[in-house]
Formats: sequence, C-alpha cells, structure tokens
Amino acid sequence: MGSAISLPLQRTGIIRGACPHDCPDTCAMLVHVQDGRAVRVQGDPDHPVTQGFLCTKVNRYVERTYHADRLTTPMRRVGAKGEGRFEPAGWDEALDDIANRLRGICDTHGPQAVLPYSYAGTMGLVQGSSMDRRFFHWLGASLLARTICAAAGTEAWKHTYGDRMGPTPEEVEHARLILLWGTNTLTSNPHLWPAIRRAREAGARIVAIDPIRTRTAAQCDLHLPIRPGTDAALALGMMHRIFCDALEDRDYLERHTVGWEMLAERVREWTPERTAEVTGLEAGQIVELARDYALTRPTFIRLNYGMQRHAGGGMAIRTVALLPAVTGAWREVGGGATLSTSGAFRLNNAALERLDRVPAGTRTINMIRLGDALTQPDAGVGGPPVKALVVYNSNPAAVAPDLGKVREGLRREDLFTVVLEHFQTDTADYADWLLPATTQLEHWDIHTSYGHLYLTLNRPSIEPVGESLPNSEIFRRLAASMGLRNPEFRDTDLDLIRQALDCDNPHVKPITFERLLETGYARLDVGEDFAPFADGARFNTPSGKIQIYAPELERLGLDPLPTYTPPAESMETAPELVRRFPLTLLSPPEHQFMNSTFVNIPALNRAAGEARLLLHPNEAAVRGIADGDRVRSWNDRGHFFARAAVTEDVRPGVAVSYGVRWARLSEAGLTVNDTTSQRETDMGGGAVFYDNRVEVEAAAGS
Ligand SMILES: Nc1nc2c(c(=O)[nH]1)N[C@H]1C(S)=C(S)[C@@H](COP(=O)(O)OP(=O)(O)OC[C@H]3O[C@@H](n4cnc5c(=O)[nH]c(N)nc54)[C@H](O)[C@@H]3O)O[C@H]1N2
Ligand SMILES: Nc1nc2c(c(=O)[nH]1)N[C@H]1C(S)=C(S)[C@@H](COP(=O)(O)OP(=O)(O)OC[C@H]3O[C@@H](n4cnc5c(=O)[nH]c(N)nc54)[C@H](O)[C@@H]3O)O[C@H]1N2
Ligand SMILES: [Mo]
Repeated sequence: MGSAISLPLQRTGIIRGACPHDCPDTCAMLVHVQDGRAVRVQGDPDHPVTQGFLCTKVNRYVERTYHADRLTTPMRRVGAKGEGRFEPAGWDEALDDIANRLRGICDTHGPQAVLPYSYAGTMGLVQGSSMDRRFFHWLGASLLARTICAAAGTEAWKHTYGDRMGPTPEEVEHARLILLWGTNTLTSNPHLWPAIRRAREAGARIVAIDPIRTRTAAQCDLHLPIRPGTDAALALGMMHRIFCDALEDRDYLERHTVGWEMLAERVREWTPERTAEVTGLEAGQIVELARDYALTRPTFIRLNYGMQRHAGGGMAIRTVALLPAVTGAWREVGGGATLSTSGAFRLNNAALERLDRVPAGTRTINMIRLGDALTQPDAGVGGPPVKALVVYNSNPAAVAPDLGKVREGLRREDLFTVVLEHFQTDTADYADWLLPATTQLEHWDIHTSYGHLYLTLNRPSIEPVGESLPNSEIFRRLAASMGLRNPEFRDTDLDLIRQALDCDNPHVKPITFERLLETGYARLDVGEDFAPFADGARFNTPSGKIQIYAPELERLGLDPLPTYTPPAESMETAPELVRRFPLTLLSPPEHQFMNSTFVNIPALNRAAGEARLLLHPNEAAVRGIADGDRVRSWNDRGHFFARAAVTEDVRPGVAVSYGVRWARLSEAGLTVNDTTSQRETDMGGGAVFYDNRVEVEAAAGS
C-alpha cells in the first residue's frame, strides 16, 4: 500500500476532503476522525460554494463507507453468471488469474477484445482517469467513448463557444432574471440555490422551464411546463420576438459572433403561435418571457442536462445557449448561461492518461451502446467481439439504456468480466471477479469542478476498509501482473496529483500541491468577477468568435444554424410508434440517490420509497388507473413496474419515474432503463434517456 498512501494519517482530528460525486457542486468536505475511525462528514463552512452544508446523500457518506455490505476482499464467482454468488480470495490469486485470462484473450483475439467501462462513480482524476487509462492504453484495449451524460452538450458548446465556461454561484447572485432551464437545481445542483435565493432577495425573478413541476419548479416565480424535447423551438420563438422588437444587442452580435444575420432571418418563421404549438406553452407566455429576458439585466440561464437527453439534444443546447449572445447578456457579471465550467480547468490530463500510447487504428466503442457491443459479433463497430469487460466507477447494469440487451451481453459465458466496486451492485452480480475498491475517505485524489472554479484536494482520512485498494493501486498491480514494466506504472498517487497540476493553464499555475495540502482547495486564478465572455473575450472556436453559424456542423450532416430537431420518438417523426406508445417517459435523478449510488443506504432508500410512476389525472383516467395502483410501463424494448402517483405535477402526455434504481432491488429485476433506448443524440453520440415513449396499464395486484 506504500504507493497509494504515502503521508501519515492523522488518527484524530478534522481532515480536508472533496465530495467525489458527479455533481456540479464538488463540495469541500471536512471529515471528522476519532481514533482512526471516521465519525462525521461536514460541508466546509469557509468554502464560498459549499457554505457549510452537504446534500441529503453525501451526509450519509460515513454510513456508506462502513456499510455492512462493503466488499472487503476479492471475490471469485462460484454460481452461474448473474446469480451473484461469490467466494472470497486473496489479492495475489485474483490478480494472477485476471492477468492470465486477459493475456489469453489478447493472444487469441487481440487486445481490442478487452473493453474498459468506467464513468463518474468518482470524479477524481487519480481514481477516475490515470493508472486505469495508462493500463488500457499500453495494453491496446478498445477505447470507450464516455458519452452517457454530457456528450451532446459538450459537443454543442464546442461548436458554439469553444470552452465551457459561464457564471458560477459566486456571480449568479447579481442576476435579476434567472431561467432554470431543464434542471432540477434543488436536487441536482443544490449549492447553486443560496445564490438564487440571494438574487431573489435583491429582486430577481426565477423561472423554471421543465415538463415536470419539480421541487425546484414549485419554488420558482413562474413554471413553464414545456413539452419534452422542444427547447430549441422555445429559444427560437424568444429570438423571434427579440429581433421583431429590435431588442437584440447589435453591437455585441457584430463584434463577437458570426452568422447573426442568418439567425435573424431564420427566426422569422418562429412566430409565437407556431412556437406555442410546438412547445405546448401559451403564445402570451412566450412573448412575455422573451421581453422580460431582453429587457432585464443581468440575465442568467442555467441550462442543464434535461434538454440534452433527446435526439436533438445538441441542437437544443446550442440554440438556448445563444440567447445571451443575442441580447449581449454576457457583458455583465452574473449574465450569460452556464452549461459547465470545466473549460476553465485544463489540467495535465495528457500526462495522467497517456493517450499517446494508444496504438494507431484502435477502435472506439460508445458506452451507451454497451448492449449492442456485447451482443454483436463485431461489437457493433467492426473488429473482434468483446471478450473481456473491466468495469469500475460505473454500474452499467443499472444506468445504461436498453438493459435487456445489456444483461443479455453480461450473461454470455464466454465474456470475462471484472468489476471494481464498493458494493455488490447490479453489474457486480455478473462479475467473474469482484474487486474491493476504497472510497473517498480512504484514498488520495484531486478534483476539478463543472459548477464552480475551485480545485479541491482529497486527503485520505482513514485506512482502507478491509483489504480494499484504490483503483489506481489495483491497476498498478494488474500492470505488474501482466508484465507491463514501464516507469509510468510506478508513479504513486501523489506523483499523479503533481503531474496533473504541472500544466500550462495560466489559471492553474499558482496552485501547487503544497498549497492544496495546506488549504484543501484553491480558486482558479481567473480574477475577481468572472465574466468569461464579456467584451474583449476570445472564443476558442475555429473562427475565434461565437459561432451562430458553425460550418463544422454542416460537415457532420447537421444544420449549421440553430434549429429545432424534434424528438426521435415524437408525432413529428414517428406517428405510428406514438400511437402505440403515447406517453413520453422522463426518468431524471431521484433526490435521495446519486445516479445508482446510495440506493442501498437504508435511510435514503426509505425516504425515496418504492419506484413511482407520475401520471397526469387525465392520462390516469383514460387508462382506469387510480393513485397507488401498481402499474406496468412498456414499449418494444422492455417493461418495468411501479406504483402510480396521479398528479398535476406532470403535463398530459408525459410520465415520470425518478431514477436510477437498482434492478436487484426492483420488482422482477426490471427498471426504467429496461425501456430506454441506445439511440445517439445529434451531436457527441450522447444518450437519449428522456426521448422514450411508453404505454402504461394497471397491473394485477393493485
Ligand atoms: N440528487 C441527485 N443529484 C444529482 C444526480 C443524481 O442522480 N441525484 N445526478 C448528477 C448527474 S450525473 C447529473 S448529469 C445531473 C443532472 O441534473 P440536471 O441537470 O438537473 O438534469 P436532469 O435531472 O437530467 O434533468 C433536469 C430536469 O430536466 C427536465 N427535462 C427533461 N426533459 C426535458 C426537456 O426536454 N426540456 C426541459 N426544459 N426540461 C426537461 C426533467 O424533468 C428534470 O426535472 O445531476 C447530478 N446531480
Ligand atoms: N434512466 C436514466 N438513466 C440514467 C440517467 C437518467 O437520468 N435516467 N442518468 C445518466 C447519467 S447523467 C449518468 S452520469 C449515469 C451515471 O452512471 P455511473 O457513472 O455509472 O454512476 P453510478 O450509478 O453512480 O455508479 C457509479 C458506481 O461507481 C462506484 N464507485 C464509486 N467510487 C468508486 C471508486 O473509487 N472505485 C470504484 N471501483 N468504484 C467506485 C459506486 O459504488 C457506483 O456503483 O447514469 C445515466 N443513467
Ligand atoms: Mo450525469
């Protein structure tokens, strides 16, 4: 373990850490330890964004860490695939066997028959994208396109603004109109809320644009229950009005954008009436929103993931994100739009990951097509079948779309599966080897953020639970077992942190490891009032400007101008399908869970209750469904069961089931993701979780 933890642990006191989860807030966490045992976690009261509080979930981090079900030794499968029966084994035995099996597969089928599968179980660079990547890159394994969450928006923003940046909670309090557009802030980005509250106390109006009256929408001054997947239409309709009333910022457009005249022409057709018809909102509301947006200063749009998870998700992000370019909202502190702030954080990922070692011609497999990749002889993309799957920081048998296909693949007797985990998850059930990994309290890491501007160091606060090891150490040892002797596999976790910081990004330059050891976190050196796209900004796009017209999109077969792309499963595109499956099923995050993490924490599971299906009273009535009935939702991909909740919180035509649940804790082992599709978004090959049509019926046993 020397290479993983190489500074002494303090046995009693308060240790500075970082919340590792996939959330924009990246909290600075204080871990209270007593005699070598963690007793409490707390949000750092001095951190300007964390402000002394953690969320409902992470408050339970100590409980999760010492959970009776934590994996504490390597485990070898003894039952049938998927049965989830294992026996304990030693690390040497496990690593030797895994190395032998992988070597055999590489020799027979070539190294591309090995597929790594990871996502954001931890957002830490060391435990998430360092030794693991080096291992697979040196081996010559297939590459994984990590598209499940943010790919559509990332690609859209790249073609439009270049780097992903925007106001952070520290600036947002200056805004006087805030649009929460496709985001459930109180659940998924709760540390933005104090800034919203302060803005509101100073007179700001808060508007939620969401098909569901979420707990966030319920707190806003106005809720616009938009039809799913039609956000681009709403933005175009707003622009129509803004140009008609000559409320655009001509000076900003001329100096900083290309193609605005074409946009002004394009939006002429987006009259309030047409916009209303497409979006399901009222024409009067649209006109009023547009005028408010153009006449208030500063205006801030938090545009987030909801709108990305539809076939036209990239175009939707791009179109909505252009509103502040049209009105020049970027000029002021707190004005503009934020998708992500990760563009401010370019660390030395190249040194950590060593993509330069990837053999030329290596294929890439899109993670959201895992079902196809495991069930098609050429993995769906050409080349050898996938013969080995190594999963860490992810739970694909719960979070991936089209789970029926995923399980069919995982059940293959000829697929060798290794899972690094804290718990026996849905995916772990299918493992040949299950390896115990450390949690954030037990390892080092460094964290960027996609919702603010602080770099955060995570110090381990306790010894590893049982025989668990950090991911980095498991891959270090696996590399040794496979005979990979390059010096890169000898770097310690502290070496890796130093390498990450050793970069040419001027925002990061003043931040050293020593400084982070002392303070725990540090703000990027971007000056006081962050207004990245104000006057004088340079845009990291091919033209150096905001690309309202983006010629690169034309080469990808897409409209180079902002446009409305209807959902793939909609009346406009698939009327026959819609007649059979009339409801759009949305499955956004459950308040008490973090994707599929924390689902096994008893207090949180109790608070979330059993899986529910929210339905508008009209939709329930025509199906003879009463509140509390057991219902079955289905389409051609699969089905699942839930308890009906009849409520006006969802608009007609929409059904909602909050996720992500564990299949092994769900009725019949089925969840929402048995119905979702492997289709890719227009940009970035992202997932379309919410572009999903189902029918619902009362099930026996109501
Ligand atoms: N508690 C909790 N917090 C989380 C997570 C979690 O699982 N639990 N997950 C984290 C992760 S990985 C992510 S990516 C983020 C996601 O967090 P958010 O950015 O909030 O995204 P979603 O929750 O996917 O969707 C947000 C809202 O968009 C709405 N929506 C769906 N379709 C549309 C649409 O077409 N248009 C509009 N305008 N709205 C739509 C949904 O009803 C939902 O209320 O949250 C992070 N934070
Ligand atoms: N229907 C539907 N499906 C969705 C979504 C949705 O909104 N609706 N959201 C999607 C989104 S936005 C995302 S980001 C994905 C999330 O998908 P994932 O990134 O797979 O997220 P989790 O479900 O939290 O699974 C992470 C796993 O990593 C493990 N883990 C955590 N830390 C470590 C570590 O240090 N080492 C190891 N070895 N393991 C660790 C945890 O125990 C957990 O089981 O899900 C997607 N799936
Ligand atoms: Mo995500």
